Amino acid sequence: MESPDWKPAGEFEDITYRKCDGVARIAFNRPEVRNAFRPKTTSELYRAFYDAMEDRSIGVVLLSAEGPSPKDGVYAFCSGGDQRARGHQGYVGEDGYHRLNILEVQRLIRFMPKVVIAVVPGWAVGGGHSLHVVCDLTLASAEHAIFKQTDADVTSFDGGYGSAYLAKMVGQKRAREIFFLGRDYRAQEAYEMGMVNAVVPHDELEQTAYQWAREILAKSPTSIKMLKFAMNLTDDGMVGQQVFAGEATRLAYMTDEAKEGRDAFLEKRKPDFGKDQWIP
Ligand code: S0N
Repeated sequence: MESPDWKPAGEFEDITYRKCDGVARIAFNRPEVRNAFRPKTTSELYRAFYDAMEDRSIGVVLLSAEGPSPKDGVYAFCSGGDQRARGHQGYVGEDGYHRLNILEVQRLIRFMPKVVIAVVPGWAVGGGHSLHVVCDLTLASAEHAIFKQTDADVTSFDGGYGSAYLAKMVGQKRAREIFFLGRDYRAQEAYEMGMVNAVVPHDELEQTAYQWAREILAKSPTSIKMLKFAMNLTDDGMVGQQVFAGEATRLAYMTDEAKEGRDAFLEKRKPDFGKDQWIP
């Protein structure tokens, strides 16, 4: 298997961000709190994901986690919102304002024209569970990954992708069980439910994720992007339609017909789209 030569892609505190040959790796870096996210973490995640989206050389993003915890050696992907940063109105940033900006990160993952793979080395809990759900693919550590929804223990409820989209993935009964009972599910069970693509020996997890990314990078970028948006469309309503149609418009701009429309306007004449252009 190819070994990535990761290069740092920015200075962050709560995450690490690296790139190598078309793949970006964004990783939670708060292992001492099971990689819980505070507003600073979500801002950094947003910046890194936005950078990966804008970078034309990047086709796949791995969302992973550093670890294990220096305190007890336990691995985590993410344990959701940092309960210590939670005030009476929600999560409080360093500037004193309350923010729900993990949902902006979710939307960026969902709508970016690149594949995002959740690489789950340990606990994926609460909002951390929702993040793996919204990613395009999930790879999980056979030994250490545990999936769990604690929203109903701490009075939070991800009513969007974290729950309703999860139900499309694992079925209504299973999704309700996951949220209503909040049990632990090991990687193999999560795989059997349909919310994990592959269960991988822990020592091979990162390498396997990179390998999956490299395989995807060999495919047609336009196909991958249009397929992601097509699969999103039915669940994303008018926004899904907008995103898909936006890409269709970009493709239409590349035709001679579009060139003629633009040129005719700029030359102040009627466009001549030619005969026999109504292709069936
Ligand atoms: C992850 C769990 C199951 C791990 O258990 P384990 O291995 O026994 O470890 P612990 O001893 O419990 O934890 C080790 C240390 O880490 C700290 N810690 C763990 N998780 C968090 C956390 N989420 N926030 C702050 N600290 C955390 C522990 O306190 C401990 O520290 P020390 O060593 O100092 O004692 C277990 O830890 C667990 O259940 N964690 C809590 C999981 C949880 O309830 N998360 C929040 C769920 N809700 C959300 O994520 C909301 C998401 C969200 O933001 C959102 C989503 C949709 C719409 C809106 C919002 C919104 O913004 O509100």
